[in-house]
Amino acid sequence: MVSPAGKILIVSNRLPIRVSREGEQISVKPGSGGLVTALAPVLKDRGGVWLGWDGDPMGDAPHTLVEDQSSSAGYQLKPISLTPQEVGEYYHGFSNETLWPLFHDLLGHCRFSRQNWNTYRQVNRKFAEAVAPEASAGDLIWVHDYQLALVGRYLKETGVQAKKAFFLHIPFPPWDLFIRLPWRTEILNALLDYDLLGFQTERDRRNFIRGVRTCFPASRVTGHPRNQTIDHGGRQIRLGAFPISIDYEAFNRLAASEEVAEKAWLIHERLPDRKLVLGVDRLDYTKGIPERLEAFEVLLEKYPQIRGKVTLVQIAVPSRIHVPEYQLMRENIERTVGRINGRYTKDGWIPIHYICRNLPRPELVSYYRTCEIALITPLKDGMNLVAKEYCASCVENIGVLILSEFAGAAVTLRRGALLVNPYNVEDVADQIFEAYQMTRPEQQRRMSQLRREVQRHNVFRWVDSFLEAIGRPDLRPGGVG
Ligand code: ADQ
Repeated sequence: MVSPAGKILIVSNRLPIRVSREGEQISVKPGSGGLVTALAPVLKDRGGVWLGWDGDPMGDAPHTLVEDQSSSAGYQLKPISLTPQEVGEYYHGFSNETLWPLFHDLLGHCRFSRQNWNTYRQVNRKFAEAVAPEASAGDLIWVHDYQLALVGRYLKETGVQAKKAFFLHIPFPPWDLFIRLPWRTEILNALLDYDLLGFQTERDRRNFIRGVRTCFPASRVTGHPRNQTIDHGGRQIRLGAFPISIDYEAFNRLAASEEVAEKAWLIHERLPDRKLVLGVDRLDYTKGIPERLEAFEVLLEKYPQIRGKVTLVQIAVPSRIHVPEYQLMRENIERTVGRINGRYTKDGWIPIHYICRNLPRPELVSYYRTCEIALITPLKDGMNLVAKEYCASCVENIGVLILSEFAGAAVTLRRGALLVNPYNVEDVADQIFEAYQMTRPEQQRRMSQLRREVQRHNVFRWVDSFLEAIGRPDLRPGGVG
């Protein structure tokens, strides 16, 4: 590995922990998820620090409680406290009501507020000031995601010598959308203060370059399309596409376990003689849940012979629950499920099973393993890990993945999946019907292709390729096959 020899500092909006309160009692538990799993071994090995908000909405969880987790994690956790006002304006406000919808091409959901923008800048500065004393020359500071776009700029102002890299987990929008952002120049300029910028796909990287070319005509973009450098203000910034992935072996192993096999069998035992179509999402308007429900209704209308023979299992984990727009969306989804079920339910068959809670991993994987069809139709998604988790869990090599062409995952999974435009509900219905009829050999052919792809390009390879890129003069991301 050619990456820098020093330690690694990971900076993300949230630390990989969960702070919970019960009355006066505050407790801290380690978090889970692909990013922590992939980064933990590198952080332990190289020495590392993870900095981020502790996630405590009251902003007064004792830091010692969080730091105590460091010894069990094997690397240091440094919490950054945010006041309720900062959480409201930087996180719920600018990050989630401005950048999130804009970067997902959903301009209609955007709210532009100068107050929120100012707090976003202030909090990004606060993060940089917490990081600076921890970093030495030779270290790598790896900042994650859209909440922290300006951290590189403020780190530069503090005179930090370490290399600075940034990875964007969500898409980068086309220029004609990004141009609407009143603070577009400041954000682009700040991103160009990093040494390496990582995107999920080539398309995101192209969108970014188009923005830089338009905003800063004096900047020069050099190199091969897959290996580009921007010369800006006397500095060189390298760009790469690094499609994030999952811990394939962990999902594969869990899906093959007896515990999951038993749970999977029970799911089908309770819903006998039918094929199960699965949707799994965070409850977010970018995930296209209402459109998916509509497509399922069209399926039942257009192909009456399928009634009683398929059930949609929609699992949604509530998110951003204090935001009125998300509450409304949830109510709307629940109403639609009720309406479709009211219209089509008959003896022994309910068309849609709706589960709205966070499921423990073995339970979620049981659904992945047992459902014959996965219907993953975000309107836009940086990557979409659910699609990859489904493939890794299909241990019997059967199952059909229907995937939105607007998910980053479609770039690498396009050959094995059935791709759809999530807005075209009639086509989605037709594809569900095609998946329903697909022969076993065809399913096996496609699923083994998908599983090989996810196995090869797993999250450990993603971390390696990113770290290699920061130390490599000829940037050629290893993530894309
Ligand atoms: P997300 O928008 O959160 O991530 P996604 O990549 O699909 O989207 O990850 C969702 C995660 O939540 C998955 O690991 C899934 O297992 C889990 N999950 C979903 N529903 C669940 C439930 N009911 N119970 C338990 N777990 C559940 C952002 C970007 C994505 C990008 C990732 C990683 O928006 O585009 O893929 O970061 O970069």
